[in-house]
Amino acid sequence: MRTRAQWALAGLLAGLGGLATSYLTATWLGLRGNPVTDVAQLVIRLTPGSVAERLIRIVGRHDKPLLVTGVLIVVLLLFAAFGLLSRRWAGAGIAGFVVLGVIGLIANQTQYGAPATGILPSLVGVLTWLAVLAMLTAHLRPQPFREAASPDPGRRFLLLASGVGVGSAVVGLLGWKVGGHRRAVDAAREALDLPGVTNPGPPPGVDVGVDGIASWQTSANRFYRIDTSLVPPAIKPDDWSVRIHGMVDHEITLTYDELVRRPRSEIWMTLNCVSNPVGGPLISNAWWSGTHLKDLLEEAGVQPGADAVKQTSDDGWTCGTPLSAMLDGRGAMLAYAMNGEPLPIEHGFPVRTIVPGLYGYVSACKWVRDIEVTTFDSFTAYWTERGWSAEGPVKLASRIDVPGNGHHVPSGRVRVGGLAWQQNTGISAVQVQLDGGGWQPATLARKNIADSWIQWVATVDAAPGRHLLSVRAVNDDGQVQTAVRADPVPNGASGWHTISFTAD
Ligand SMILES: Nc1nc2c(c(=O)[nH]1)N[C@H]1C(S)=C(S)[C@@H](COP(=O)(O)O)O[C@H]1N2
Ligand SMILES: [Mo]
Repeated sequence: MRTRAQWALAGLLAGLGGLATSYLTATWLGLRGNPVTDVAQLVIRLTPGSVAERLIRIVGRHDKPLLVTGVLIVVLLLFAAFGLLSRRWAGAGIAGFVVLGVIGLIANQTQYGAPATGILPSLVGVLTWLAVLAMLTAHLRPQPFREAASPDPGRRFLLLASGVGVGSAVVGLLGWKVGGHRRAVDAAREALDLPGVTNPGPPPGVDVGVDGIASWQTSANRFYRIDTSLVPPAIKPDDWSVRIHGMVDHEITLTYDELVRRPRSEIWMTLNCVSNPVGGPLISNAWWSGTHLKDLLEEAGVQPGADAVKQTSDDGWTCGTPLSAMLDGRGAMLAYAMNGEPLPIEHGFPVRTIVPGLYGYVSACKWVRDIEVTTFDSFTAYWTERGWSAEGPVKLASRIDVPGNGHHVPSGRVRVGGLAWQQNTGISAVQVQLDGGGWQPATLARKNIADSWIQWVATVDAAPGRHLLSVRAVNDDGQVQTAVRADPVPNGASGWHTISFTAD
């Protein structure tokens, strides 16, 4: 009986040790969560909406802390069980920890926009589990040869176990301390009140309501994420300012408070990444609130000869934006809110730039700190140093969302649909083509604004068998989307999106 308790304790302590190291790793990397909260998130995602609603009605606003506590209790029980299992079958305890680690990994990596560094906490956790388990249980197995040297293995186990317990607590506290800055920024963000910032929701008619087409407005937690930062900068609004300088008459430095007190402008704008392949997912649409850069630059007084704006972020990332795109009145702004909420940390909190009609890599500087009016001749930026073009206007493009590539549908009249975009220009028509036949017009959702994508639907007649479906868009200038295939490098993919589906 006594040894069984010791085996369970060994499992529990190994588990706690791994939780502590994985937590420290997660806070060190500035990740949004840690393996335990990631698994809780996974549970939320896997819980059917109706069940979740009922539960939330019962427990109210405590749903999330309760869920995290629940996950914690379950894993603690599992840790003890793995320890017990190891007594009979050493492999079973190891397998249990590995499976748990894989669940943590999946929970993390299936989150939208999860960075690759998100695998590290689970990895470190599993390694800790296995090492501590091996170390502790070595003292529980009968060891005839060591018996002489160590007269009381039970005592040794207890000493080691206390050591692991204290060590885990220290590592866990360290994790708490390391994560303190990000927690403080999260709290400052939560406490922000941005009077006048609206959240109107999608205008009527922009969503055609066809299952499978990406929703017209992207929620902040589904918004694609691209950046080069290992640890996303966590900046308190009070610690933020931006400097506008270079070829200007009067340099301007703005604090966060000064920025949000300026005249506000709000727009729908689709942002997309130059590295998005044809048909790819690196594109999202949101409602942005901020201050026009045009007004700021005019206040600063742009000097003749300038043609570029070099933007630098808090983490040292740089991009070069055509000055004309910030002055021609297209709504380029320093944005501080997305869908009516302060920007999420991962999307540039407290302030980022957005410029309709340009790919993110030449315009959408997150955590922006420095705006230098200059000339393209005089500098290179992060991505232009890596072979991408200095200028990156968004190419006319379209995408098929339904049916999904490779899917089966009933033969006959088949409903197809998707999205088309060319921000700052606008879409006037979308056409689809089945099996290389004639192009037929698609129906566009209510036309809204040139800066956001537009949903389209069409119906094609598909006899039983395999089919190829292509789409192309026409922009407001009458230009038809090119069939010429281009790789994303150096200035964006082109070519029609074609999918195959089978009619049964
Ligand atoms: N500071 C910083 N800003 C950045 C980047 C970056 O790596 N660092 N990536 C850019 C790229 S390539 C794109 S496509 C957009 C993506 O913005 P999002 O992550 O909010 O979708 O941010 C841009 N701004
Ligand atoms: Mo990008």
